[in-house]
Amino acid sequence: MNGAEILIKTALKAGIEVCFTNPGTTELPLVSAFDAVPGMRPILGLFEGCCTGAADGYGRMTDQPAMTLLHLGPGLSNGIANLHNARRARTPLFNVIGEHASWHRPLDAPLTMDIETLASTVSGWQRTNTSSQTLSKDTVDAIAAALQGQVSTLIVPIDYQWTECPDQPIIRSPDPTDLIDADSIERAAALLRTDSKVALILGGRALRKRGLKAAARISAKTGCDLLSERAPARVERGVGIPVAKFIPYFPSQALDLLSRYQGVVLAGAAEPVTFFGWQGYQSRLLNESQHICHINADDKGLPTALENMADALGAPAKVNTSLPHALQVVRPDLPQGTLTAKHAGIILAALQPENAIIVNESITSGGAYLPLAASSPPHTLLMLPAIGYGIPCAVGAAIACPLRPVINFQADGSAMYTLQALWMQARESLNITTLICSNRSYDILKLEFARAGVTPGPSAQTLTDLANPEIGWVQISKGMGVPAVKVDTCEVLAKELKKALNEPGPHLIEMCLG
Ligand SMILES: Cc1ncc(C[n+]2csc(CCOP(=O)(O)OP(=O)(O)O)c2C)c(N)n1
Ligand SMILES: [Mg+2]
Repeated sequence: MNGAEILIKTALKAGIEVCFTNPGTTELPLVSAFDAVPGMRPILGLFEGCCTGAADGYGRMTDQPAMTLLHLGPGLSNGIANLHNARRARTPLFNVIGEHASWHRPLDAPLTMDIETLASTVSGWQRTNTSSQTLSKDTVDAIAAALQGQVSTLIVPIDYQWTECPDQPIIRSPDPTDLIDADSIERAAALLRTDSKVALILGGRALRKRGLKAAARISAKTGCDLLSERAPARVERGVGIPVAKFIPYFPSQALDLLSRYQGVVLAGAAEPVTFFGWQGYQSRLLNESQHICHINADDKGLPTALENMADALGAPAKVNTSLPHALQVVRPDLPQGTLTAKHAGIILAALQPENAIIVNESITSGGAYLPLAASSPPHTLLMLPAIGYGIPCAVGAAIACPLRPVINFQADGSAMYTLQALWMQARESLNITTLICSNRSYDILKLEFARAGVTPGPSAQTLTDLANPEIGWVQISKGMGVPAVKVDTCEVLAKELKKALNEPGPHLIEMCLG
């Protein structure tokens, strides 16, 4: 058995089932090992950002790491933006990077890069393997670290991949245990017992069903409001699931909301700050006079931590959710006529099936959708900060949950970063419907100009306008093997969306927004 086979065998034993990869010469022993040690599903991505985005989507839906296998520093560089998203999402992800042979590394051959420095920007754990003898242990350590909710990067020189070595015991990564600091729960409970107006801000796995239900119990007992970090990695939504209000993007609205509270309890969320440092605004959204308590628990332990706090407060065991309409499904009426962004959101909320996974990278087009979907049937919403994650994230979610329909509500400019992932959808026959919000523009940048009172000149306009030439989404999609149509009325969108959701395999609908 060689080092590469030991790595794959160890990963399999740890329960890793999928590897998203774009390999090269320095990974070929690992590529061969997928055949020599069967059991893992290797999935080719044609750009590394698609592999890392897919691994992120997979990890968010399963709480288990997918493996990525990337080629040297350039391959890792191409994948870093979506590894950044995975880091922000606290996604477990086992990131394997092939490296030059150990004796070749110092010679600065053309593809040599400082992989360790690159990896350090996104990895919670990283190691460069120094012998095939330690590959099993390195793999176990990497996967155990990933299971803590982070990207763990193992850099493996090719000579250690191909070296034959005597049988090694293949060990299994230990299961992570919940880390919950009971004192922090008591401090937060003490704040919640006072008469102060308090917001409980939820993030990470506090936004799963169990976490939200415990938070609703706390709210019922103490009167606190439930808020959510601005762009949560994964939140369970829909009828019967308590709603946590998203902290708004724009600073005036965020400050307006947060300044109402005398106290804030943070459960899985960092202290809120503005998305950018905007002129005329401070970056911190909370102020010195507000009492801030952190629940100290790891991501996995958050739902239990909230349940413990609800019990400590003597909260009722079961509560109705706070929204008046949240106990029954309310579907909005289907609009008619020319299609706008608002209409697109209404139609999606009206038609999304129960148990759907919605990957939301709609940027400026999604405003109408989010509040309406709170009373759609139960579903999962995935979001994140750095753009270019939507199409690949949908791939990973669909691989993770093959029986659930995946809908990617996708802005056009952001879609262009990782559109090769459409080819993965066709190749793997994934049940994904991509709704392209075709406004032929970087609208958010125009909005930011308007907010700053700047009139974009002709050069600035060329940098925010995508209309010349128009992006041919139907041709692009069909060229990648995904059937596609273009729609510009509400009626046709509703018809095509129903059809796409009823047919197996991927579909793309270009929504020309007026
Ligand atoms: C990696 C990266 N590059 C550039 C940007 C800057 N940026 C933010 S949103 C955006 C595009 C927005 O356009 P689109 O996806 O079409 O959404 P719209 O604003 O039209 O709703 C860009 C280029 C970014 N956030 N991340
Ligand atoms: Mg756009």
